[in-house]
Amino acid sequence: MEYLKNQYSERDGIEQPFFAGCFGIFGHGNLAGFGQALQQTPDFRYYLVRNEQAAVHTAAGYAKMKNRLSTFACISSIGPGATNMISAAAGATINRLPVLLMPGDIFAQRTVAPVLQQFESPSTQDISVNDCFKPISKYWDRINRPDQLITALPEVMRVLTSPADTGAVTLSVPQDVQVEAWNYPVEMFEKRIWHVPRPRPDKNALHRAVELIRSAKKPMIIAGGGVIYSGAEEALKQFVHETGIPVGETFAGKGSLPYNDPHNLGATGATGTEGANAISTEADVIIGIGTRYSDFTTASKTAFQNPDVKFLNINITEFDSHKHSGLAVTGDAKVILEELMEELKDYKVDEDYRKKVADYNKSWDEKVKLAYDAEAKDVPSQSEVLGAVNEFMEPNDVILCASGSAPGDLHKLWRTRNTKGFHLEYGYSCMGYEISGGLGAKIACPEREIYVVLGDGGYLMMPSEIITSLQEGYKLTIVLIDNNGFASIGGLSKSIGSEGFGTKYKYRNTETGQLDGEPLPVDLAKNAESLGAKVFRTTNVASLNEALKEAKKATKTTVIYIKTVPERKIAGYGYAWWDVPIAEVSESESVQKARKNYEEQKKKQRYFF
Ligand SMILES: Cc1ncc(C[n+]2csc(CCOP(=O)(O)OP(=O)(O)O)c2C)c(N)n1
Ligand SMILES: [Mg+2]
Repeated sequence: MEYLKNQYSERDGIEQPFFAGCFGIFGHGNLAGFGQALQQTPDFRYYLVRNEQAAVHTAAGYAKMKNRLSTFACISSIGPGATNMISAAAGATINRLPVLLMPGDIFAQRTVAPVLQQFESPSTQDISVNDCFKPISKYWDRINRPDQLITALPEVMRVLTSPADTGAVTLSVPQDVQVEAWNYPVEMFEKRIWHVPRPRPDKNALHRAVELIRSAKKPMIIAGGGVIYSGAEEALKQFVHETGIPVGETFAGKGSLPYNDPHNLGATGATGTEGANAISTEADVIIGIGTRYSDFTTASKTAFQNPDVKFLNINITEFDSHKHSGLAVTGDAKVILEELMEELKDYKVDEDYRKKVADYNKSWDEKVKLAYDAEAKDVPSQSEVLGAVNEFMEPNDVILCASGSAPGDLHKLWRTRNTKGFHLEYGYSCMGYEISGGLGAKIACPEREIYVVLGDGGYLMMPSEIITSLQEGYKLTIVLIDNNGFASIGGLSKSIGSEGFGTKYKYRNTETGQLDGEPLPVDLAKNAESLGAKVFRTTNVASLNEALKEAKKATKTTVIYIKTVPERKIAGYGYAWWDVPIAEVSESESVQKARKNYEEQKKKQRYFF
């Protein structure tokens, strides 16, 4: 703990403690070791959470808001406490967010084995459930002797602070090793600053990139999360204002430009806007900046139909910069954009092209307005709820979401006015991230209002951290959208011909044997109230607006409960397709029909050589 407390990060001359403290839950596997250490180190604050998975989401949400320059450590007991962290650890690695996990582990000394919660293998004694963290950790180690920390900890820090390699780092510490003493060198506990670099690109690669852009008639930028983590928003703005190259935004990259910048086409891909999807279909050069090209971004590899399309990938990780056989310009987005700008002062897209993009930006906002404006005085659609929240929020406030049908609607419809104002965990889209990730965002930015949007399914997955937010005095405003089950997966199920099977929260019907009985008597508002939150039950946009006003005055976590009509939805545009395989053989006519359509869509899918 003493070591972690003294690690700092520095980028652009700004220094900060790399760890803001430690989240965890005690059990016999960490109580006497890490527990004792934390009790003895009160200036390295310990936060008791309700679920180890939540702890890691909270750390990731915090790290995301801090552009990965600071995070939390997370400790757990052995066994289930440790494995509870796995979902969120995978999420952190996928989203390229640093989190340090220190699960307790079974005894290094074997006399007492098998201990409570030990997983045994008949083929080796050198295994525990903590080995399950290996594939999802960017660095993994097990400390079997206390002196191993001397060489392990610098590796932990190297990986966590590396913009290219960061993700979940796991340090398994056996229960008995945790309590052993060692004469560590005193220098180990001195303040250490980890300088986070901005690697410059290879000169030749940059030169080739300049040539490729010069040759482009219809170039398009896809701005991913890397733009924001690099703090490249201003450089991007200058670059596109000078050159006129339009920008489509991924989930993690939304907010790279303000929504009303005439070069901003908004969301791109499966949940993309009309303009972004029309432009990407014909683009001759796609400039991916800080993007992983997930299937949502590429519309499952159908978004780029120009037969001669070429990719230029600016990315901090070599792995991502080579995707789609792209021209790889590996390095920091901000410095690369600045260097490209220098070389491309005389390059501009055609005025017609620039105008077409600006027109799309405008016409899309008219569609957003239509979706925001309430159609009826009673139960609203989800987009009307999101519209009310958007119009109420201050430019500096943050919207946060992860799973369900809200992410797609937010991607399309949210008017993002501030670069860190749109916080979507859509790499892992983990139900349960919302409230816990929201808590992390609030700890990172206590001066900003955090609005968490989640569905009834997401809420039921992990409402527990409402309690932690109250315990620690971090206020969240949670907009809880109840539609009796999974609107997202239910809609998807209908689209593949399966009629929403198994996606509604309903009683088992004794006549049909299916889950299509009466709605269940669950009162989620009461549930939130029972956890200690302030709760507003709203029924329409007018009462939602009133509740938003009251919630703003509240000093503690507030839940605004609202029911919506899931049927009124926003359409997809252009190649807005997502590859979800449909059964080749089925007895259902609707599935057979959906399969036919699927086979047609599949034909548009491309490899890029
Ligand atoms: C942990 C986890 N389990 C399952 C899924 C698959 N999944 C995605 S959205 C969804 C339903 C979410 O329901 P709700 O929060 O009510 O949102 P809605 O779809 O109604 O908008 C499910 C089950 C997931 N993303 N995460
Ligand atoms: Mg729902």
